[in-house]
Amino acid sequence: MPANLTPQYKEAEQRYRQARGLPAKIAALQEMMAVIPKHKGTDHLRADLRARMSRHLEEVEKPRATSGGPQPFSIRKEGAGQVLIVGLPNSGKSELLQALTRAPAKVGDYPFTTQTPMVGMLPYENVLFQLVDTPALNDRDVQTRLFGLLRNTDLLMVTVDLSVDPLEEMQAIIQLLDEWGYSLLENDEAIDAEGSRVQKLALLVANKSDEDASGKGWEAMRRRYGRRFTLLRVSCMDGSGLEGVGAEVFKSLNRVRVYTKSPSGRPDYNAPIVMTLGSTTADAAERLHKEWREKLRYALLWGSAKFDGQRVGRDYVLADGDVIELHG
Ligand SMILES: Nc1nc2c(ncn2[C@@H]2O[C@H](COP(=O)(O)OP(=O)(O)O)[C@@H](O)[C@H]2O)c(=O)[nH]1
Ligand SMILES: [Mg+2]
Repeated sequence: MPANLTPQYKEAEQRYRQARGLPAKIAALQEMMAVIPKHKGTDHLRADLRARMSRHLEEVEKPRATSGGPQPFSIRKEGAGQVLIVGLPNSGKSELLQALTRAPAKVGDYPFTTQTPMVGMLPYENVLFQLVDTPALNDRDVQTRLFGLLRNTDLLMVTVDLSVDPLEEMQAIIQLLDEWGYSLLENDEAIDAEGSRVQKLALLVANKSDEDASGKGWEAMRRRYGRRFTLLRVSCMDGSGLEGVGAEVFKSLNRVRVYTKSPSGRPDYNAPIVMTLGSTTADAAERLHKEWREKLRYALLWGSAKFDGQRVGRDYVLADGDVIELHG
């Protein structure tokens, strides 16, 4: 063990070792992560702590056979992708859920109104995304479970308030995520498969553009984060910018929509198969029916094909809007 660990760290570690039950373990581990000196000499140890945290968080959200009743922080994914609205208190997370989905979320002008996640569906063209309003990231009462929820979600909609100090808010959010082992995946940043850190796709939503004082904050956000992330300027109050959110969510999630047709029929454009970019005809076949994955020999393709009705193999990578006719 590196000799330069502080007494504060060692105390937390002691508590970690003696902790009974997951919440106590996570609380102690969280403290260890917060107070550990951050330099080269502790790199390995910090990576180890993050890996441990990841394992504990996985445990937290695992449905337990013994537990009765609903688990508000364990949300079954629905639709074409799950998007968590995250941020500090008062940035307009709940208002955003409401404005984008008409789901009834609690909105208040005092902090920590939302204690449990609320769900709504965000429509975009012929798909729906599941949008989840969450408690503030710094709400200690629910932090453990909240960060557990982050783990398996598809996209973070990071919300900041333009009318106060959005840069400071972003910094606080990034730091909180960091303490819990998460980082936001920047544009063109590669996924680090070896790393113990959980990298998350993110969309930055700068809210309250209707406020007089928001101009300065927007300029600052644009300069600092405009290149690194997709950054949207919106107002839940007057609705500006909201119409573009669905398209940006779709883009950020790297999804493709594929339609199937029978030899004599037409594709149903209201019923896309939604898959991640890179999915193949065999993946699409499986989504149609489990047995089809094995059965598929080739497909005829309209869309990204060189010509209409081109014959493609099982490993052909599909593009958004492709129509396929499966042949076994
Ligand atoms: N001016 C303005 N106020 C907003 C906007 N969005 C939310 N608010 C207000 O900000 C406060 C906090 O909103 P809320 O959605 O509860 O924030 P949360 O804590 O992040 O969920 C409420 O008083 C909202 O009415 C907006 O776009 N413009
Ligand atoms: Mg709220």
